[in-house]
Amino acid sequence: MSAPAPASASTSTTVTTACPLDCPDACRLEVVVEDDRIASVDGAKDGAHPLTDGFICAKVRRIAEHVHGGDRLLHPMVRVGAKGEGRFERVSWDEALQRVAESLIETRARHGAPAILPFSYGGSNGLLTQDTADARLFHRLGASLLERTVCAAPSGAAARGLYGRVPGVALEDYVHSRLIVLWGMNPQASGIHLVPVIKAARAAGAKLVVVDPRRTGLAAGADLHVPVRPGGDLPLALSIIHWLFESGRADAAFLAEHATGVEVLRARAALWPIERAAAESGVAAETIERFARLYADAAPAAIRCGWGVERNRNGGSAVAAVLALPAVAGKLGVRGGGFTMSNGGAFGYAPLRAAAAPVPKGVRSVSMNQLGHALTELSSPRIHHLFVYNANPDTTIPDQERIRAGLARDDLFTVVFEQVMTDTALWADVLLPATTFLEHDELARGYGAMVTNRMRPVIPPVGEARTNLAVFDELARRVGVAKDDDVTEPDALIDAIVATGDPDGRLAIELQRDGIARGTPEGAAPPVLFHRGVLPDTPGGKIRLVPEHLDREAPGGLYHYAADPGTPAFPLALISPASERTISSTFGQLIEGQVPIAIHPDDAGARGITTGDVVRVWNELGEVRCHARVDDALRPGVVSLAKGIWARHTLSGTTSTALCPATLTDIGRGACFNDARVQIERGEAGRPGSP
Ligand SMILES: Nc1nc2c(c(=O)[nH]1)N[C@H]1C(S)=C(S)[C@@H](COP(=O)(O)OP(=O)(O)OC[C@H]3O[C@@H](n4cnc5c(=O)[nH]c(N)nc54)[C@H](O)[C@@H]3O)O[C@H]1N2
Ligand SMILES: Nc1nc2c(c(=O)[nH]1)N[C@H]1C(S)=C(S)[C@@H](COP(=O)(O)OP(=O)(O)OC[C@H]3O[C@@H](n4cnc5c(=O)[nH]c(N)nc54)[C@H](O)[C@@H]3O)O[C@H]1N2
Ligand code: SF4
Ligand SMILES: [Mo]
Repeated sequence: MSAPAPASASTSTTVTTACPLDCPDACRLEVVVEDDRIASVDGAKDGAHPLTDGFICAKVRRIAEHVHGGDRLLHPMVRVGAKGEGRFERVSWDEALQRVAESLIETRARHGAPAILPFSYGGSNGLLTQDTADARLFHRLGASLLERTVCAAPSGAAARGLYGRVPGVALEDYVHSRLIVLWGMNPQASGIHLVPVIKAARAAGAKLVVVDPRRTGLAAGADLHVPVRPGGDLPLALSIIHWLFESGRADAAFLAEHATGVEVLRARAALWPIERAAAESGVAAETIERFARLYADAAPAAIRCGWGVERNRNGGSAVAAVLALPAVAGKLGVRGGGFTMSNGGAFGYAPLRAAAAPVPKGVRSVSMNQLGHALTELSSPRIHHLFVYNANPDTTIPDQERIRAGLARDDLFTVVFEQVMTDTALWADVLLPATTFLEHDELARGYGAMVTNRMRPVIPPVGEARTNLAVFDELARRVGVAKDDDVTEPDALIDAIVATGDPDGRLAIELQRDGIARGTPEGAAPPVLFHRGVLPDTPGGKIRLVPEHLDREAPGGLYHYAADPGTPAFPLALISPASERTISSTFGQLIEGQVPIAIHPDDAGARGITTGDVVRVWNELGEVRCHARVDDALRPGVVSLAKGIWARHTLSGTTSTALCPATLTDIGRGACFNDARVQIERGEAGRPGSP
C-alpha cells in the first residue's frame, strides 16, 4: 500500500469547458480540478457565452458526485446472476469486447443483421459521441435502424414544416419583448438561463402568460395562467387563431405576402369558436379571450414553445398551431417578437457525413418509443442483440413493464455502455464503462443558446472508462467493418464535423481560439426572422401554414383534433415533467428517498388521500405504488410524477413510464407521455415495500 500523497503536493487548476447535457442553455463551465478529480464546477464568468453569466443549475454543480460517486461503472463486467438481478463479475476490456463482437457476428449470421438493434438517443451527447463511430459500426453491419423520436420529433417536424430550418427568437432577445408566452415549458427546471431574461423583461414592463396544466413557479407570478388540460393546446391555439381572424386582428397584409395555406388554416380554426375550445381544453372562455387580447395587443410578443405541448396524440398539430400564431397575428420581423422552439438549426452540422457513415437504404427501422413491442413481438427477424448507449430506456421510454419483459428474455443479448449503474444497466449481459464529457473530447451545439462548444477532457478517464469513439471503432475492427481511411482521432473527426457546417470557416477559427463559436459573427446581434433578409428556409421563403407533407401524415389532416383518451375507469391525466434534480434520468442516482406523485386536493379528497399516504396508481399498462403529495398547483384531474426518476424512488420499482402508452403522435412519430390516463386509490400504509 502506498502512503497518501502529502496535502502540499496536491495541484489545483481551473479549466474552461462546456455542458453538453440535454438542456437548451449549453453553458460554458469553469471546472476546478484537484489531483485529477473534479473539485467543483460553476458557470464561466468570462462573458464568452450569451447566457451563462457565471451561474449554472444545481444538478451540474453536483456533477462530481456523478463522476466520482459510488454508482460509477469503473471497469467492464459480465452478468453472473439472472437477467436483471444486477450481479456482475469484472472482466478485461479485451474479453468484454470480444464477447460483444462475437455476439454481433453470430446474431448476424444466424438471424440476419436487422436482429441487431442499437438503442441510443444522445440528447445529452454532443456531435462526436453519437452518429459517428457508432453509426459506422451499426450502419455497415446492416443493423436495424432506430427512429430517435422520443423527444422533439413532432415539434421539430412542425417547426421545419412551417418555417424550415431557421433559428427562432434568441433567448437573450426576450428582454426586448413586451409579452412573453411560456407555452408548455418550465424554464425554472428545464432551462434556467431564460429566467433572468424574463425577469429583466418584466422589470421593463413586459407581461407574462404561462400555458401549463400546473401553476409552475413562473405561472404563479404571471399576468395570466392558462391552465390547459394536457393535450388541450390544439383547440386552445386554434380558437385564438379563429378569434384573430374574426375580430380583424389577423395581419392580412403580412399573410398575403409571406404565407401559404392561410385560407385552409382559417377554415380549420373556424371549427373552434372560443366556447367549444373552452370545453375541450378545460380553460374558461374568459381566460382564452383575455389571452387572445393580450397577445393581439402586445408588440413585440414572443412565444417560447416548450416540449410539454408535443407529448400527446395531437402534439404535432398543437405545436404547428402555436407556431402559426405569430404569423397570423403579425408578430414577426421585430427583435423580441416571434417564437422559439429549438434553435439547434442555427448550425447545420452533418456528423454522419463527416464520419463516412451514411444511413443504409432499405433497412428496417424500429421506433424507439415502441421498444417494448420491438423486444417482445417484432419478428422477421426477432431482435436478438440489443446495444444500449447514450440512453436509459428502462426508465425513459413508454410502456416500462413491456420493456422489462423484453429485457428479461433469455434469448436476447444485451450490451449496456454506460457511465453509472442505471436501471437499464442492471439488465446487461455485458456492461461497458463510458467516459463523461469531463473525460473526453466533444463538440456540442446548444438548442436554446445559439452556440457551439468545443470541449476537451479536463480529467483522465475514471477507472477504466473508455470513450464512445474508442469503443465503437474497436468493435468495428473486431467485426470486420472498419475501413482504412476512417477518421478515428477525436481532433480530426471534430474538425471534419465542424467543416460540414462552416461554409466560411468562421466557426473553426472561433472554436480553435475560444472553445466557443456563436451563431452569428462577433459583434452582430442574433438573427430576427423577417428582418434584414432573414426568411423562412422554405420554397420561396414563405411560411407554410399547412405544409402538404404534414397534412398527409396527420390522421384526419393537420390541425385535426383527436379527443382526450380518458375513460371513466381512468379519468386522471398523468403528466411527468422535467424536474430540477435530473436531466431526463441522468443524475437520478443522486436523488435520495422516495419521490411522490402530486395530486390536486379535490381529486385527493374524493379518494380519501392525504399527503404522505401510500397510493396505487394504475391503468391497463401497469401500476406504480408510491407516496402522494396533495398539491393545489395542479389543475383538478391531473396528477404529476417527475420524469426520469429511478426504480428506487417508488415502492413498486415502477415509474411514470409504466403508465405511459406506446402510441405515437399525429406527426413525427413522437412519444405520447402525457396521454397517460390513470386511476389512483389509497393503499394500505403497511403493504410490503413501504417504509
Ligand atoms: N432540469 C431539467 N432540465 C431539462 C430536462 C430535465 O429532465 N431536467 N430535460 C431536458 C429535455 S430532454 C427536454 S425535452 C426539455 C423539456 O423541458 P420543457 O419544455 O420545459 O418540457 P416538460 O418539462 O416536458 O414540460 C414543460 C411543462 O409543460 C407542462 N405540460 C404538460 N403537459 C402539457 C400540455 O399538454 N400542454 C401544455 N401547454 N403544457 C403541458 C408541464 O406541466 C411542464 O411544466 O428540458 C430539458 N431540460
Ligand atoms: N415519463 C416521462 N419520461 C420521459 C419524458 C417525459 O416527458 N415523461 N421525456 C423524455 C425525453 S424529453 C427525453 S429527451 C428522454 C431522454 O431519455 P434518455 O435518452 O434515456 O436520456 P437519459 O435518461 O439522460 O439517459 C442518457 C444516458 O446516457 C448515458 N451517457 C451520457 N453520455 C454518454 C456517453 O458519452 N457514452 C455513453 N456510452 N453513455 C453516455 C448517461 O449516463 C445516461 O444514463 O426521456 C424521455 N422520458
Ligand atoms: S444542464 Fe443546462 S443549466 Fe445546467 S449546466 Fe448544463 S447547460 Fe447549464
Ligand atoms: Mo427531451
